[in-house]
Amino acid sequence: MLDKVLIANRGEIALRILRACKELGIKTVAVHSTADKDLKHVLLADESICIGKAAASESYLNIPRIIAAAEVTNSIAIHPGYGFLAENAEFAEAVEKSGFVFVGPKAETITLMGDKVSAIDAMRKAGVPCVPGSDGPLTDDPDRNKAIAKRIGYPIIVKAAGGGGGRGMRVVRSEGELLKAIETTKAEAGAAFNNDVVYMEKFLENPRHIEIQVLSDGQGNAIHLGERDCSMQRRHQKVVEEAPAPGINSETRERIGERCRRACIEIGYRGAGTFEFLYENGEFYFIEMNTRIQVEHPVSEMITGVDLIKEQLRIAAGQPLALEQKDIQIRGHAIECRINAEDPNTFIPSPGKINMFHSPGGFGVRWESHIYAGYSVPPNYDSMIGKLITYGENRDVAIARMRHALDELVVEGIKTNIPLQKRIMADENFFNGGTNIHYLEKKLGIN
Ligand code: MV4
Repeated sequence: MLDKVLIANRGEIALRILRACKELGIKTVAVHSTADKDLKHVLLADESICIGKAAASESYLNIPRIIAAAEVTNSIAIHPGYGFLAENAEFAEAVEKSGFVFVGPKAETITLMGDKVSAIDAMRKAGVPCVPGSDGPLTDDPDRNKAIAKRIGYPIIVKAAGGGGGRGMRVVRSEGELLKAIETTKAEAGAAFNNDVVYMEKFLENPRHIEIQVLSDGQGNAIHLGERDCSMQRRHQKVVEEAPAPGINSETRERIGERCRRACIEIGYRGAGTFEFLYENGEFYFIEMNTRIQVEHPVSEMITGVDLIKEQLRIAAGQPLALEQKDIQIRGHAIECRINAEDPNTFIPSPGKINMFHSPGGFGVRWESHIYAGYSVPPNYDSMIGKLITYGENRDVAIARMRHALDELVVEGIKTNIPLQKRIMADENFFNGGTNIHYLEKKLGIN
């Protein structure tokens, strides 16, 4: 096993990684900004180092500082968590060139998946179903672009190869708007991502966002851990996630999961990963691959019993995957509510001191958070302060437990989205299951 791991992140995921390391007998190094000296995982880590000022650009995004911290602590590996440098190929490369293990895929895989055109190309070739589209970059030939759109059929969507996660895209509903839309998206993409390559897909009007979790050892072994439904979102920020996805039967799951599993082997994928799909009219369409552990990984853990962070660490240590596909059984149902320090109506962040805190608990309740009474939520980072996950033998039980757990959870001194989560858990359409990506924004009255 790895002797010592540096955790290059903060908040709940840093604590989650620390706990997995402790279980595996791995020593831990916490790196933190000046604003984060009182974080729970910093206090629990074997060693901690301040790497810079509160601004992420000076600390959690500062590659030389993080590498230097790994050097002075004799760390063996660096776990990037999610966000920050987790999908930065330059960072992964710097980590490995400096002689450390990057807990994640090879830098070249991050580069492959970071460019959405090459990601889709690789996945199509590996047998993963994709959205009908341009199958490559658009050129500046207007007649060719019109012909592609005509073949796909309107509406279409123009997307930036360097985008993803909802950035750099534009829907086009008729040929009259096409050329200007391509031009504008290209210009915006060039400015935002320093890459003006754009591509085209059929625009799916009312899909669900369903993603497949995989683990692959880069040594020819891979498994999938079923799917998650992440359709309950606002402005590309997920609010509630669940596993399994309502209405997906085991044959469908095995069919799409097997495609992802085989694609991992085909491309030599290493680590935990997620295949993102749009799901509409019973069909899956690949859109992007995430090469990191995701915020919502606990719902997959709850229904499979697999500790995904421990598996990431084992894979990083060079161990072949001990789990085979036949070992993975989907059992019960799990729901995650993201708890944010924000106004539940305006969504404006609400940092500040938590002067009272009561954690939820009980059978089937999991609270993943670094917060405590007296902790101050800094204004410099993402507003997510915790994740409440409930598990039950079926979806109704998981929802019932979530309702009670939300009632038990008390966070005072700052505003939180707990009232919004209670509204969602009381929503009849959510209860029935299978709402699409537009549902929450519509319920909220378009933002
Ligand atoms: C789409 C789409 C409809 N059709 N692609 C937004 C985030 C990025 N990951 C891809 N996105 C979308 N791509 C086609 N061909 C609709 C979206 C989309 C979306 C996707 C997932 C979750 C939330 C979303 C919200 C708005 C639009």
